Amino acid sequence: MTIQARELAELFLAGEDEKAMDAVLEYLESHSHDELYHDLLTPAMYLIGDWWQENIISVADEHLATAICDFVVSAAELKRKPAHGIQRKVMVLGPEGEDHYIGLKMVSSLFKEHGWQVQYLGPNLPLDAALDSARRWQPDVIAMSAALAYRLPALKVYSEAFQELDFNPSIIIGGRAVASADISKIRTEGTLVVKDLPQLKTWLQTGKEKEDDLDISI
Ligand code: B12
Repeated sequence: MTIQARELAELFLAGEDEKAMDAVLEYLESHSHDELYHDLLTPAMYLIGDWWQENIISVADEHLATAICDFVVSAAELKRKPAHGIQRKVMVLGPEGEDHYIGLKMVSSLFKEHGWQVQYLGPNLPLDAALDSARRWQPDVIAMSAALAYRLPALKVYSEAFQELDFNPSIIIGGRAVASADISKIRTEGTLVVKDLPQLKTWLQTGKEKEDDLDISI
């Protein structure tokens, strides 16, 4: 029987990393990686967040669960079939102050699955460092994430700075805060707002450029 998000969250909280990994490997026998991320791991972590908010679990419990989820995402990555390179590059990061990064790792994985070269720079990256790296590597796309609503202004500042780059990268923003925000307040022209992994997959598969973003805007 396919494992449910709640069951997986409970394994995370019990510190059962090997059982969690076994369950995920079994899930991957009949599901894709993006289903694993979107339909199983994300809801499991959202449940952890709800229980944390309601004081049903402690901060330490949440850290344990996050560490096991992080491990599972990395381990699942090794089980992915290598895709053929398509010579496109994406830089993936969270802006300064943003500590949440599990979603960013999933985004990186999805790009890799579609044959992209990925530089995963992690969360909490100062703008100067991000710009410096972008100038050196010249990615086609810069993908950013925010989990907290008060991080949205930072995404806007980063997007505007990246749009000044002379090699004209496409900018994609996503994450929990972006998916639930009034996008008109944060959207800058030429920035693609992608609500979740299924939308990102559509964009990756159809290859639509930023001018076509209305097709998948939220
Ligand atoms: C783990 C966790 C943490 C960890 C993060 C560690 C880590 N390694 O990432 C730590 C302990 C650091 C943390 C800290 C905080 N957290 Co926290 N955290 C969580 C928790 C439980 C899980 C986050 C997670 O991994 N989710 C799973 C991932 C996969 O989901 P996701 O990020 O949404 O990503 C998915 C999509 O959004 C999308 N996506 C994400 N990024 C992108 C980017 C692009 C380009 C695209 C296309 C798609 C995309 O794809 C992903 C796959 O589905 C959430 C609960 C929740 N609902 O998420 C709370 C939560 C986000 N945290 C919360 C809070 C309040 C905080 C703190 C402010 C707590 C505090 N008082 O210190 C701090 C802020 C830290 C900071 N400066 O950023 C609140 C936010 C509430 C709100 N109203 O906004 C939440 C919702 C918990 C809650 N229910 O209260 N947190």
